[in-house]
Amino acid sequence: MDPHLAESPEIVELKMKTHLTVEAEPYEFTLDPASTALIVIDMQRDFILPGGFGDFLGNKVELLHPAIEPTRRVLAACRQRRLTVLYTREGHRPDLSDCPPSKRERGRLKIKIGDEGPMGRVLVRGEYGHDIIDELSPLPTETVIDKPGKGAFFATDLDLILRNIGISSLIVTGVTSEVCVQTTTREANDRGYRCLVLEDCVASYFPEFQRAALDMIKAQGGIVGWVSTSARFLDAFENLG
Ligand code: TIU
Repeated sequence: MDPHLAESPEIVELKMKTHLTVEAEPYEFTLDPASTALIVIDMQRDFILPGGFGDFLGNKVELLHPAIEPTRRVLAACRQRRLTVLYTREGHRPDLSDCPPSKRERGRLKIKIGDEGPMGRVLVRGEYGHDIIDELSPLPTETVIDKPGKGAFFATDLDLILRNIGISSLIVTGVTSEVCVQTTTREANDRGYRCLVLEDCVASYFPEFQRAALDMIKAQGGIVGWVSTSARFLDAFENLG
């Protein structure tokens, strides 16, 4: 685009009509809905319900539940406004060929990744526990990225897909804040994506890690990204009319 044209009053006015400004920390986050995707990270039964991987690790899974309803509202608003919506799921092939032995051994668990549990084989693709919770089910048209690691860019085609559809900003939701959410946000930031994490749409098994993970993202002028809330994000949509 002609750089002079980019600064013309017509373009400025058009941007004001099409861009959203979300109150955030360390400062406001401006986004163009056409180049922004909502990413819902690992809202899987295996992390959120009793009898799954999160439970077997010794966690209180109910600590993740407050993120469900705000995420449902954000998802509905993004779908209504036709934003791209993507999901991720952490898990492995049934033969576990993509699960590092070091990951499987970690924690000395009684029921390990790949073992049979109450919701099927733990963190294995195609099993009931591996799938997204009912409240946040993806639509058939929405992309679901299956990832073997904590970060959604590691050993997946997420970056290729985002670039092919012209996405440069991500609205980040999901679990857990200091593990898959933080790893993915850092990976995205290093690849040049602008990330807005909605603090009530992410959750941790550890309240102190929830706070610290969010603080680390927005500190130092937003060294990893921006942090806001679902209410402030939804307000920005309302103001667009
Ligand atoms: N254990 C924990 O906090 N998280 C994970 O193992 N995976 C994700 O965060 N998805």
